[in-house]
Amino acid sequence: MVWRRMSRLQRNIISMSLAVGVVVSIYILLHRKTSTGRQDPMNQPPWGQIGVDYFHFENDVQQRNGNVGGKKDETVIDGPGGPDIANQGDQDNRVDEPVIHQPAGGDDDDGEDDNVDKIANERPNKSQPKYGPQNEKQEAIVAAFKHAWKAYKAYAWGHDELKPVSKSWNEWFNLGLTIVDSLDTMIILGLEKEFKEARDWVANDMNIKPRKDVNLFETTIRVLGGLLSAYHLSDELVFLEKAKLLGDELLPCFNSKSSIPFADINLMTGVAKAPKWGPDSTVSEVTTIQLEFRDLSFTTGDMKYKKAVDKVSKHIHNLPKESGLVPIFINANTGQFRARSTITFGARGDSYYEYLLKQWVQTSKSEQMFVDDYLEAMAGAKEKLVRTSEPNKLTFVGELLSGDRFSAKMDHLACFLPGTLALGYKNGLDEWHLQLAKDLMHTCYQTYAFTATKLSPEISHFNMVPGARTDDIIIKPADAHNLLRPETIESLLYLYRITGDKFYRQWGWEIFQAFERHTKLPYGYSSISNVQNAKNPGIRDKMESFFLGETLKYLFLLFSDDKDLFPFEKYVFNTEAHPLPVRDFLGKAVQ
Ligand code: DMJ
Repeated sequence: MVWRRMSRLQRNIISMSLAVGVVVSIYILLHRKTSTGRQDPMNQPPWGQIGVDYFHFENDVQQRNGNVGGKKDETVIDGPGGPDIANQGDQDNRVDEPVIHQPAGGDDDDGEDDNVDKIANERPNKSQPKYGPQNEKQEAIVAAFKHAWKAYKAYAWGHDELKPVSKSWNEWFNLGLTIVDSLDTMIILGLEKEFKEARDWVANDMNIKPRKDVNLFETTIRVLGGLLSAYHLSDELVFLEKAKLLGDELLPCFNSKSSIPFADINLMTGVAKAPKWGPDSTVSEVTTIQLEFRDLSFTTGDMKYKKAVDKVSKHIHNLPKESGLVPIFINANTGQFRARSTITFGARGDSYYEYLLKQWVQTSKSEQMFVDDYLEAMAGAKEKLVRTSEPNKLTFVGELLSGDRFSAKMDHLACFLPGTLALGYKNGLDEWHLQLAKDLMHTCYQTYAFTATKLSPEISHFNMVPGARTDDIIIKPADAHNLLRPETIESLLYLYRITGDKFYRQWGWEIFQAFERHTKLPYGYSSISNVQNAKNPGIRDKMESFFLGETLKYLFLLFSDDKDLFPFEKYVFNTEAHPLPVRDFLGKAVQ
């Protein structure tokens, strides 16, 4: 009745309003469903299915950018504490098949303006773990760090590395490498005073544009990674601001004819080029910058960093390979691998494989390309590179010289592999990955236990001839040095956490004690020249920044009983041991 008495105009207005109301309600209902689903990213359908991609994440960041100034200014570093629970392997989380998602897409060539020139106000993990030592062993590691730091501060402050014998310093990139590499270690070890001094140096004295050729890879993993991790752990914007500046300065490296970056760049002039020693870039270097650049994009909301490194990954993915294994050199102009270059899990090859797995993990297993390439490479390594020695059947990973000639040589650098294999197993890859991880871990430990100093040489050769009158491990004089490297300790951390087997801790402790015996000096720690001479190992007068950034950090974590201290579900360690948040399908840090 009422309806009939209305004019046509009134009826049209009411009909239109009802129609709009229905459409709005449906939209709100759909939107709510999506939001609820975001809370458990590991169980989400692939991005393609729900139509969410990085571009939408950028919008999300833009909205959140409203409160840039909202960050707190004080770093929270808790004292000792934490529950006494060993972080046992979490078999329950395993799945039989790798999780297969569709490619991320969304940010490339979409015609949209991807640049968001603001800093996102986001945290990787709201509930902070307890930092600082919880037991005697961790206290000993903190004491080692303090000893090294005191000397660095006294004799090398603001320079790249300490020379502990001559009580002076060494400059490599003019970026204060030891300070930046150590920032997150100091947070984790609970060294608040030292951290604040370092933070002040970064804020007031760090020059992001030194007149110096720097290596893209080293600067990315140590400095960019160090700054990003320090930001995530401390919430202090100064680190993100510096990271963004540095990311911008490094971008000209990618202006090559192919998408492959040049190895070096002068940070003051912005001129990028091939390294001084040859025409090519190193494969592990151009493929070990992606975790950091992707994190910089997710954290700032500016996708240009991610875009640059995604192109590299896609390019390398599309190149033909032998059983998933890569040669160690690639030309930035042609974009082609150098023919007949060595295939190795050691120097110049190593972290290509590490970052395949870790990028898959960082993106909550959503980027299929990485795990496909990783699985092919691990199967290829098993077939072509993994062998056993005589007489004790130590499993090792060798090399293919000129791409096809097997050499029973294993760099200490390759001892990252047990940890990576174990991480793959933890993320659902086959049981044999863990078995191989255990076998290689044992061998890496033997390269320490076997020597006079109980420290590993830089390179080990293995005897494969049955009945030969030699040990399994052969150390050539030129390879007998030890640079305080972290890879074995790093893998021990993964193996311990994932299997719960306590002997991995014991091995780590033995190695730490050997460092204390043979590399500790009155002023800091030093690389040594001969691990086979316990009386006179030949002090080299150099303390690498990764001793503080990686070796001591991994040791500290190995002895932590706190299962919430950087769980592998929430953090992925870059190749320089800087923890970065695992991201969900929106690019947000997994909580
Ligand atoms: C570090 O800079 C990194 O771990 C890199 O991946 C390999 N070399 C050193 C440590 O050995």
